[in-house]
Amino acid sequence: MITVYNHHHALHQGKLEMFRGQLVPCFEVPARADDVLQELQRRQLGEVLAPQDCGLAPLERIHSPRYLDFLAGAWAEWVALDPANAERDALPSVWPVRSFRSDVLPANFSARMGLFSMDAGTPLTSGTWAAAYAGACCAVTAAQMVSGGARSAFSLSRPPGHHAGADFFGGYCFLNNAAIAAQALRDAGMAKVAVLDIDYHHGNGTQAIFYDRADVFFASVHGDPHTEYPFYLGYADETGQGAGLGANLNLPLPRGTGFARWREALALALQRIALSGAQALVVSLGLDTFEGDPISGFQLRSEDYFRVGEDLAATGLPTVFVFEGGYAVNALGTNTVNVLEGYAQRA
Ligand code: OKP
Ligand code: ZN
Repeated sequence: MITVYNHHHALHQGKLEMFRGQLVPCFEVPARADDVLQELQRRQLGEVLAPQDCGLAPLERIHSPRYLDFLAGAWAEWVALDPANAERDALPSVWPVRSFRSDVLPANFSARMGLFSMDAGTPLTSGTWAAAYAGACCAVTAAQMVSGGARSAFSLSRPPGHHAGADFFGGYCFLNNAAIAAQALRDAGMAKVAVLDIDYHHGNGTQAIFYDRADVFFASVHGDPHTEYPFYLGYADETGQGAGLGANLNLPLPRGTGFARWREALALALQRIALSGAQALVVSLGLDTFEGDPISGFQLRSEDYFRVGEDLAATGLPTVFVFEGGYAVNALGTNTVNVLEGYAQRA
């Protein structure tokens, strides 16, 4: 298993996020990716490479021009508002909900922060664009390896991506790395691909990006959005629309779900992916399904992640793994590498 590693991930280092009326230290920290890299190297799972500079084109296949322009220039605008802003991160505080317009691009920076975001838990920092851009290139590079014939590749980067939509950030995500990887596989000539999202949180961004398309099947196993973030998407009755009708599968599970029941949902998702005729698989690999995760509610144990990797390998599909969530930092390296090792031993 080759890993494509984002050496610039620590340029994104949020300080505080809004949580229950307070600003609290960010859960999505640089130590997450450091930990996984260290464990990969300790267990000698394979080569670790830097990404190609992929340019903006693969990002533009997924994200809108006005959103990418905003992201690339946001920090400079933030600091231009007040030089003292250089010491604090930018967070949105106003949003265009129902009955407001989202076609108008306001001149006001805070108004654009809200237009292009979904929550106040996702600080935008001095290095966010550089880190997220390099991360997207990791996903593209891993996809190119797989479309070029590799059985699998792992894009190891942060910030994560699956909550980011075509034109908004949120849920710690800015660029949708999994969607960018899936589109890169399509553009390399694979007629049909599947995205399987096994992060604890529903991948609302990825779902929305591919919702009306038949060429990218999206399946997700996640905490029931009635009680779990991102709340407003991820229900079982979302099955796709237009040409994409039938190409979306949500398998929400209640808080407290353990491995046996979770694994049955995984099996169902993999069955549907096989039926979809996908020629390659992108896995949004979140490890926040772990029993020790501080912000999530499933009960998977470290040992279970070997079985997850084995089940994924049994599909026989060439696979791009894209790193997403997982906040029990001390167990994150072990759990991630358990999936990849289980996969490699069965592939
Ligand atoms: C990102 B990924 C915000 C609190 C909710 C958002 C969770 C984002 C998870 N005020 N936190 O799916 O692991
Ligand atoms: Zn998550």
